[in-house]
Amino acid sequence: MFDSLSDRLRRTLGNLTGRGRVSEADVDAAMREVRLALLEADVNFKVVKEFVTRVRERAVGADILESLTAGQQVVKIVNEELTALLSAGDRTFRLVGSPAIVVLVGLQGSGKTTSAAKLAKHIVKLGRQPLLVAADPYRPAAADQLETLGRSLGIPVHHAQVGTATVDIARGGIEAAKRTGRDVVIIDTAGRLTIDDALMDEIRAVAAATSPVETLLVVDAMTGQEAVAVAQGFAGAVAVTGLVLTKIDGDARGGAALSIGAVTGIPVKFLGTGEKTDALEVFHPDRLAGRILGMGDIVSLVERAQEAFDEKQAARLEEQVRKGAFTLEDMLASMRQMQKMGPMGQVMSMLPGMGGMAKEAQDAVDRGDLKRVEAIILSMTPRERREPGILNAARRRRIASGSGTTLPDVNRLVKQFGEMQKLMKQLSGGGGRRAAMGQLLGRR
Ligand SMILES: Nc1nc2c(ncn2[C@@H]2O[C@H](COP(=O)(O)OP(=O)(O)OP(=O)(O)O)[C@@H](O)[C@H]2O)c(=O)[nH]1
Ligand SMILES: [Mg+2]
Repeated sequence: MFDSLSDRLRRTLGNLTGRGRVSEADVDAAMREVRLALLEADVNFKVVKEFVTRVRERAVGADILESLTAGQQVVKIVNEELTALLSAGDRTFRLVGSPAIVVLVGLQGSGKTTSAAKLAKHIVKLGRQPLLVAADPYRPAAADQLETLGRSLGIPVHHAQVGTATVDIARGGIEAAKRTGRDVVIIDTAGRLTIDDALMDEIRAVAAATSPVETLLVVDAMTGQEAVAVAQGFAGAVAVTGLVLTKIDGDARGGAALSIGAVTGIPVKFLGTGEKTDALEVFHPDRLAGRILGMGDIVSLVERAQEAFDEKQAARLEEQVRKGAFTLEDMLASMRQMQKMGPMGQVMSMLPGMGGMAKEAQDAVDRGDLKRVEAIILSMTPRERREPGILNAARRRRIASGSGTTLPDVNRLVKQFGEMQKLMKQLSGGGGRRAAMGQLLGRR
């Protein structure tokens, strides 16, 4: 979703880091570009104005411009401010109460039902036992949809006869949960095309009858600035505790999704990144900022990898990345795993420095390049895979003919790998990232 914004920001910031000294005029020129990029991506204009002002103040203040790493420091400030912009409110997902009640509200088609199923799956991973409640009395198909999703996940769904009042369905769901020992109740409500009194009354009544600990507003990130108004409308009627931004995988410009938290003060808690039930991400502002700025995100990558990899392999990947000892063998292993993990581009875009290459990588997979990469690596000796430094011209020619590829193919792969390795080394050396990795390693 944030591809073109990301491209523009990275080009602008790349100019800054590419030069030795940075003047105030350079910062101003870069900020003009950043401002345009954000506005063009449909970020709310007030948010843009404040953002650019803050970055400029911090960049030209202090002694940053005097230092030799001024460019990098300015980029760091942009990263921090973008993270701050995305960090509105308290993002804790609270599941207190017995059972804990979670209500999903939002306009029609925003992704409530899909998100209810995704959340249920997420909650199971947290070690809890959710019950889904189909509180849409208007369309029988709505309950069927949730029923089907619940069945595919092995999670029970409570529903009632068509015509039962929403509040009664919700109450019935909670009773059913108590009876059957389910400790979280996720209530999926009906949506309307626009915010109207009837919808708001209904939502208010459900909230009053069920005292939810979480009232999540599901917002379609493709709807643009309108989404901000929708969020304000709902927040005016009920105590919305968080946002679920869906369809982040879409091709809208994404600026509205970036500004909705900053404008409304409501924390973004989850991102919906696809139609399948596993396409839900806990929202981490620093990770999204890093992804947009092309800084990659080793932590997300490792976490996602951990879900699809077996534990041992994940631990090894972590260790290799941490030591800066990522080899061609690791690259092949992770590429194979990535294929298993689904859209390659999504995972690639999380690799440090690979943000811009994500699309290329996806295209490469589509063209069958992965097969070629595989063939090349398999044609290397184990030592060559561990120490690509020894790959002289003769060895490369041997590998090319052995793998049925060409010398330029081999050269390109070796070069790409070198770049990837360099970036991983840099990243694992950075203080903040190291702390993040440490935390991750300590936690598991
Ligand atoms: N690509 C993508 N599609 C999504 C996502 N979330 C939901 N959808 C799709 O959006 C459409 C509407 O989703 P629903 O979950 O039925 O939306 P809803 O809010 O329950 O709709 P109503 O009950 O009619 O108000 C479906 O086709 C979903 O597959 C997402 O994160 N990414
Ligand atoms: Mg629905």
